[in-house]
Amino acid sequence: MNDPGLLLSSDALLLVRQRVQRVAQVPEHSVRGVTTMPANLPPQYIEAEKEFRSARSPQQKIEALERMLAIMPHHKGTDHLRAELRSRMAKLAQEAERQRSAGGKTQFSTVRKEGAGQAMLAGRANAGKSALLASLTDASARVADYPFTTQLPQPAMMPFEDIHVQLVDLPPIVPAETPGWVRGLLRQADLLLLIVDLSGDPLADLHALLDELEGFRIQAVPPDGSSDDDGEHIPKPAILVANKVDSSHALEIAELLTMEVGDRLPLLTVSATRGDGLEDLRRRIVEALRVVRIYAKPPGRPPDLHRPFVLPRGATVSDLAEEIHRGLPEKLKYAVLWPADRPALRVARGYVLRDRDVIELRGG
Ligand SMILES: Nc1nc2c(ncn2[C@@H]2O[C@H](COP(=O)(O)OP(=O)(O)OP(=O)(O)O)[C@@H](O)[C@H]2O)c(=O)[nH]1
Ligand SMILES: [Mg+2]
Repeated sequence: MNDPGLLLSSDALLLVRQRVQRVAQVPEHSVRGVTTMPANLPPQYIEAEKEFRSARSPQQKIEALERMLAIMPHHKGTDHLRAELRSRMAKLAQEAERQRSAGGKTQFSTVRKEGAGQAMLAGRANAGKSALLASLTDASARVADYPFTTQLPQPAMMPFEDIHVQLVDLPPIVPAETPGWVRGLLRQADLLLLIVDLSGDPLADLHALLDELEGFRIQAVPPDGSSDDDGEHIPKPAILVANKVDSSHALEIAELLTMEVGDRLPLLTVSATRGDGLEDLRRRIVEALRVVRIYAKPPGRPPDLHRPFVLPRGATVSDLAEEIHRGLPEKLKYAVLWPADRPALRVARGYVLRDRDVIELRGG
């Protein structure tokens, strides 16, 4: 007689193999940006600008602005325009919020960002999104073994060392059933956690998720990859989180999943309920946000080592000054870097900050 365990194992593997073919057919561009960005403002930008002009609702306008920002090349010459578009987006978000409260409708299209970055938990029903939120933060999300338990976005803060990252639990992403506002939230997030279920068919989960993202014009890209834009999709850093590694045969299935998609997206296996892999996941989430923590030292006083300023990787001393106080960069002459166990070092405004630098700003 067949060993029931072995039978189940080979069945599970067969299931996964059947999906291999389908995932192999997922076009490369739906996971990774492919085209390079032209040096000048490309025609897609003009298109997005037209969309912005003809948009009626604040939400549509915000989406058009997002596209313009994503398409715009990054250099000094575009800094001003970039800042202007961001401030318009903030005003439109407020307007959308006002319209929603005035209408009294239960519609959610924004979750105010807090902390070092915002990561959305996206996945099919019962994948364990709420269980993960509950394990990674101190929020008590509703966890249940029936689908569509989560109906509204639920933000909660995940502590990591001396910073916090905002995680947002979402309703399941299911074709034709995903609430419309989820699209806007995913497009505005800093990071996506694509949650799949190792006790089921994770390749099918992933395939369905990528299809839905494609419909939202979102491309899941590795967090350390380039963020080139193909003109149609918003490239969004993503981590694939294979949950329920505690379930039977999960390790074999995880291995196949790694073989299939491990070179396209970073993959972590975890168990929200047993705790496996959660420390690693926390660290990877923070790394994926590509931020640096900077400790400010007031002149003549010790640095505040408990509350770092969090800035995007690549930020300079001038950016830090702007973050501390608007208009401060104009008054800034130079800065002093206080490396541990070494003499202080004078650095210019353009000095690119490194994680955990201690910086003292000096005015004229
Ligand atoms: N064995 C095991 N079960 C888990 C794990 N994580 C979640 N579950 C179970 O899976 C079921 C669904 O969990 P939820 O967290 O509610 O799933 P969800 O993705 O939020 O579901 P929706 O809100 O319906 O989209 C519950 O019965 C959980 O206890 C895990 O790591 N291992
Ligand atoms: Mg849920």
